[in-house]
Amino acid sequence: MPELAVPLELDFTSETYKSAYSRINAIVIEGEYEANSNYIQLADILTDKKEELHRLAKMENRHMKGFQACGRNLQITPDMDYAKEFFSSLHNNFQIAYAEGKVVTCLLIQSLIIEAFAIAAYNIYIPVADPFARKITEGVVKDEYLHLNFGEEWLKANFETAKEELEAANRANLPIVWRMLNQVEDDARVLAMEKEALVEDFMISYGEALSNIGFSTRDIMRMSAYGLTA
Ligand code: Y39
Ligand code: FE
Ligand code: FE
Ligand code: FE
Repeated sequence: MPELAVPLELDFTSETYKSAYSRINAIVIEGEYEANSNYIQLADILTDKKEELHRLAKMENRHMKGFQACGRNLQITPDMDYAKEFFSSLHNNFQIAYAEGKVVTCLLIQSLIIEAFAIAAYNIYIPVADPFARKITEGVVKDEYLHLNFGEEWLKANFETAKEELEAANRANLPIVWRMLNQVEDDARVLAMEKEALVEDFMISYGEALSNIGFSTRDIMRMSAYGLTA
Protein backbone atom coordinates (compact mmCIF):
# COMPACT_ATOMS: atom_id res chain seq x y z
CA MET A 1 0.00 0.00 0.00
CA PRO A 2 1.35 3.44 -0.84
CA GLU A 3 2.05 5.73 2.08
CA LEU A 4 -0.61 8.43 2.40
CA ALA A 5 0.69 11.99 2.29
CA VAL A 6 -1.87 13.11 4.90
CA PRO A 7 -3.32 10.75 7.49
CA LEU A 8 -7.06 10.28 7.14
CA GLU A 9 -7.62 11.23 10.72
CA LEU A 10 -5.64 13.12 13.37
CA ASP A 11 -6.78 12.94 16.98
CA PHE A 12 -6.03 16.43 18.35
CA THR A 13 -7.07 15.23 21.83
CA SER A 14 -4.74 12.21 22.05
CA GLU A 15 -1.86 12.32 24.55
CA THR A 16 0.60 11.65 21.73
CA TYR A 17 -0.63 14.63 19.72
CA LYS A 18 -0.80 16.91 22.76
CA SER A 19 2.72 15.99 23.89
CA ALA A 20 4.23 16.78 20.48
CA TYR A 21 2.10 19.94 20.28
CA SER A 22 3.38 21.17 23.65
CA ARG A 23 6.86 21.37 22.10
CA ILE A 24 6.02 22.56 18.57
CA ASN A 25 3.56 25.17 19.87
CA ALA A 26 6.27 26.40 22.28
CA ILE A 27 8.81 26.62 19.44
CA VAL A 28 6.44 28.78 17.44
CA ILE A 29 5.57 31.00 20.43
CA GLU A 30 9.26 31.45 21.32
CA GLY A 31 10.11 32.06 17.64
CA GLU A 32 7.48 34.79 17.38
CA TYR A 33 8.65 36.32 20.67
CA GLU A 34 12.28 36.42 19.52
CA ALA A 35 11.24 37.71 16.07
CA ASN A 36 9.46 40.60 17.80
CA SER A 37 12.59 41.53 19.76
CA ASN A 38 14.88 40.97 16.74
CA TYR A 39 12.88 43.50 14.68
CA ILE A 40 12.91 45.99 17.54
CA GLN A 41 16.70 45.62 17.73
CA LEU A 42 17.01 45.96 13.93
CA ALA A 43 15.02 49.20 14.14
CA ASP A 44 17.74 50.59 16.41
CA ILE A 45 20.42 50.00 13.75
CA LEU A 46 18.40 50.73 10.60
CA THR A 47 17.08 54.03 11.85
CA ASP A 48 15.76 55.06 8.41
CA LYS A 49 13.50 51.93 8.49
CA LYS A 50 12.47 52.34 12.11
CA GLU A 51 8.72 52.70 11.56
CA GLU A 52 8.46 49.80 9.13
CA LEU A 53 10.51 47.57 11.45
CA HIS A 54 8.33 48.47 14.42
CA ARG A 55 5.29 47.51 12.32
CA LEU A 56 6.87 44.12 11.61
CA ALA A 57 7.68 43.70 15.31
CA LYS A 58 4.03 44.36 16.20
CA MET A 59 2.91 41.68 13.75
CA GLU A 60 5.24 39.18 15.45
CA ASN A 61 3.72 40.01 18.81
CA ARG A 62 0.24 39.41 17.37
CA HIS A 63 1.40 36.08 15.92
CA MET A 64 2.71 35.02 19.32
CA LYS A 65 -0.67 35.74 20.92
CA GLY A 66 -2.45 33.82 18.16
CA PHE A 67 -0.33 30.73 18.72
CA GLN A 68 -0.73 30.98 22.50
CA ALA A 69 -4.48 30.81 21.85
CA CYS A 70 -3.95 27.70 19.67
CA GLY A 71 -2.22 25.98 22.60
CA ARG A 72 -4.98 26.93 25.03
CA ASN A 73 -7.60 25.72 22.55
CA LEU A 74 -6.00 22.24 22.56
CA GLN A 75 -5.52 22.43 26.35
CA ILE A 76 -1.77 22.02 26.28
CA THR A 77 0.96 23.85 28.19
CA PRO A 78 3.76 24.97 25.85
CA ASP A 79 7.20 23.73 26.96
CA MET A 80 8.94 27.09 26.82
CA ASP A 81 12.25 25.85 28.29
CA TYR A 82 12.51 23.36 25.44
CA ALA A 83 11.76 26.09 22.90
CA LYS A 84 14.33 28.54 24.31
CA GLU A 85 16.97 25.85 24.02
CA PHE A 86 15.76 25.03 20.49
CA PHE A 87 16.39 28.61 19.34
CA SER A 88 19.50 29.29 21.44
CA SER A 89 22.14 28.88 18.70
CA LEU A 90 20.42 31.18 16.22
CA HIS A 91 19.53 33.57 19.04
CA ASN A 92 23.15 33.75 20.23
CA ASN A 93 24.44 34.33 16.70
CA PHE A 94 21.92 37.14 16.20
CA GLN A 95 22.95 38.78 19.49
CA ILE A 96 26.67 38.52 18.69
CA ALA A 97 26.10 40.04 15.23
CA TYR A 98 23.96 42.79 16.74
CA ALA A 99 26.64 43.65 19.31
CA GLU A 100 29.15 43.93 16.46
CA GLY A 101 26.79 46.10 14.40
CA LYS A 102 26.60 43.44 11.67
CA VAL A 103 23.20 44.32 10.27
CA VAL A 104 23.63 42.08 7.20
CA THR A 105 24.12 39.02 9.41
CA CYS A 106 21.16 40.02 11.59
CA LEU A 107 18.95 40.34 8.50
CA LEU A 108 20.12 37.00 7.10
CA ILE A 109 19.34 35.25 10.39
CA GLN A 110 15.92 36.82 11.06
CA SER A 111 14.50 37.97 7.73
CA LEU A 112 15.81 35.23 5.47
CA ILE A 113 16.52 32.09 7.51
CA ILE A 114 13.94 32.36 10.29
CA GLU A 115 11.21 33.77 8.01
CA ALA A 116 11.79 31.05 5.39
CA PHE A 117 11.63 28.48 8.22
CA ALA A 118 8.35 30.01 9.42
CA ILE A 119 6.88 30.05 5.90
CA ALA A 120 7.78 26.39 5.38
CA ALA A 121 6.44 25.31 8.77
CA TYR A 122 3.17 27.24 8.47
CA ASN A 123 2.47 26.18 4.88
CA ILE A 124 3.02 22.53 5.77
CA TYR A 125 0.98 22.87 8.98
CA ILE A 126 -2.13 24.58 7.53
CA PRO A 127 -3.64 21.54 5.74
CA VAL A 128 -3.20 19.29 8.82
CA ALA A 129 -4.01 21.80 11.58
CA ASP A 130 -7.10 21.75 13.79
CA PRO A 131 -9.72 24.19 12.46
CA PHE A 132 -8.97 26.88 15.07
CA ALA A 133 -5.20 26.80 14.48
CA ARG A 134 -5.69 26.65 10.71
CA LYS A 135 -7.51 30.00 10.68
CA ILE A 136 -4.85 31.63 12.86
CA THR A 137 -1.95 30.20 10.84
CA GLU A 138 -3.46 31.27 7.50
CA GLY A 139 -3.50 34.86 8.76
CA VAL A 140 0.04 34.63 10.12
CA VAL A 141 1.75 33.15 7.05
CA LYS A 142 0.67 36.11 4.89
CA ASP A 143 2.65 38.42 7.19
CA GLU A 144 5.73 36.19 7.08
CA TYR A 145 6.00 36.76 3.31
CA LEU A 146 6.12 40.51 4.01
CA HIS A 147 8.91 39.97 6.55
CA LEU A 148 10.96 37.87 4.13
CA ASN A 149 10.39 40.55 1.50
CA PHE A 150 11.70 43.27 3.82
CA GLY A 151 15.01 41.43 4.17
CA GLU A 152 15.19 40.72 0.46
CA GLU A 153 14.61 44.34 -0.52
CA TRP A 154 17.17 45.76 1.88
CA LEU A 155 19.83 43.19 1.01
CA LYS A 156 19.17 43.60 -2.72
CA ALA A 157 19.66 47.36 -2.43
CA ASN A 158 22.95 46.77 -0.58
CA PHE A 159 24.06 43.62 -2.42
CA GLU A 160 27.57 44.64 -3.43
CA THR A 161 28.65 45.60 0.09
CA ALA A 162 26.63 42.79 1.75
CA LYS A 163 27.65 39.85 -0.45
CA GLU A 164 30.70 38.66 1.47
CA GLU A 165 29.05 38.98 4.88
CA LEU A 166 25.97 37.15 3.57
CA GLU A 167 28.10 34.23 2.44
CA ALA A 168 29.83 33.99 5.80
CA ALA A 169 26.53 34.30 7.70
CA ASN A 170 24.94 31.62 5.51
CA ARG A 171 27.85 29.31 6.17
CA ALA A 172 27.60 29.82 9.93
CA ASN A 173 23.82 29.64 10.26
CA LEU A 174 22.38 27.30 7.61
CA PRO A 175 23.78 24.17 9.34
CA ILE A 176 22.00 25.29 12.52
CA VAL A 177 18.65 25.25 10.69
CA TRP A 178 19.38 21.72 9.54
CA ARG A 179 20.06 20.63 13.11
CA MET A 180 16.81 22.30 14.20
CA LEU A 181 14.87 20.44 11.50
CA ASN A 182 16.42 17.14 12.62
CA GLN A 183 15.56 17.90 16.23
CA VAL A 184 11.91 18.64 15.46
CA GLU A 185 11.40 15.82 12.94
CA ASP A 186 9.73 13.28 15.25
CA ASP A 187 7.32 15.76 16.86
CA ALA A 188 6.49 17.27 13.48
CA ARG A 189 5.60 13.84 12.11
CA VAL A 190 3.08 13.32 14.94
CA LEU A 191 1.37 16.50 13.67
CA ALA A 192 1.46 15.00 10.14
CA MET A 193 4.21 17.38 9.01
CA GLU A 194 6.94 15.54 7.09
CA LYS A 195 10.54 16.71 7.40
CA GLU A 196 11.09 16.24 3.65
CA ALA A 197 8.24 18.66 2.91
CA LEU A 198 9.63 21.19 5.41
CA VAL A 199 13.10 21.00 3.85
CA GLU A 200 11.70 21.38 0.36
CA ASP A 201 9.54 24.40 1.22
CA PHE A 202 12.37 26.01 3.19
CA MET A 203 14.87 25.65 0.35
CA ILE A 204 12.40 27.06 -2.17
CA SER A 205 11.73 30.22 -0.11
CA TYR A 206 15.35 30.68 0.95
CA GLY A 207 16.76 30.01 -2.53
CA GLU A 208 14.25 32.37 -4.16
CA ALA A 209 15.20 35.05 -1.64
CA LEU A 210 18.92 34.64 -2.39
CA SER A 211 18.13 34.86 -6.10
CA ASN A 212 16.04 38.02 -5.68
CA ILE A 213 18.85 39.61 -3.67
CA GLY A 214 21.29 39.06 -6.55
CA PHE A 215 23.06 35.72 -6.08
CA SER A 216 23.61 33.55 -9.17
CA THR A 217 22.27 30.00 -9.44
CA ARG A 218 25.84 28.79 -9.01
CA ASP A 219 26.23 30.85 -5.79
CA ILE A 220 22.91 29.53 -4.47
CA MET A 221 23.88 25.90 -5.12
CA ARG A 222 27.16 26.40 -3.31
CA MET A 223 25.55 28.24 -0.39
CA SER A 224 22.74 25.65 -0.06
CA ALA A 225 25.29 22.86 0.25
CA TYR A 226 26.32 24.13 3.69
CA GLY A 227 23.07 22.84 5.11
CA LEU A 228 23.83 19.29 4.09
CA THR A 229 26.86 18.90 6.35
CA ALA A 230 24.90 19.52 9.57
O1 Y39 B 1 9.23 35.50 11.79
C1 Y39 B 1 8.60 34.68 12.44
O2 Y39 B 1 7.46 34.90 12.76
C2 Y39 B 1 9.31 33.45 12.85
C3 Y39 B 1 9.43 33.36 14.24
C4 Y39 B 1 8.67 32.34 13.56
C5 Y39 B 1 9.44 31.10 13.64
C6 Y39 B 1 8.64 29.91 13.47
C7 Y39 B 1 9.56 28.74 13.47
C8 Y39 B 1 8.77 27.59 13.17
C9 Y39 B 1 9.51 26.33 13.32
C10 Y39 B 1 8.54 25.28 13.62
C11 Y39 B 1 9.04 23.95 13.30
C12 Y39 B 1 7.86 23.07 13.25
C13 Y39 B 1 8.04 21.87 12.47
FE1 FE C 1 5.68 35.80 12.81
FE1 FE D 1 8.04 36.97 10.75
FE1 FE E 1 9.72 10.25 5.70
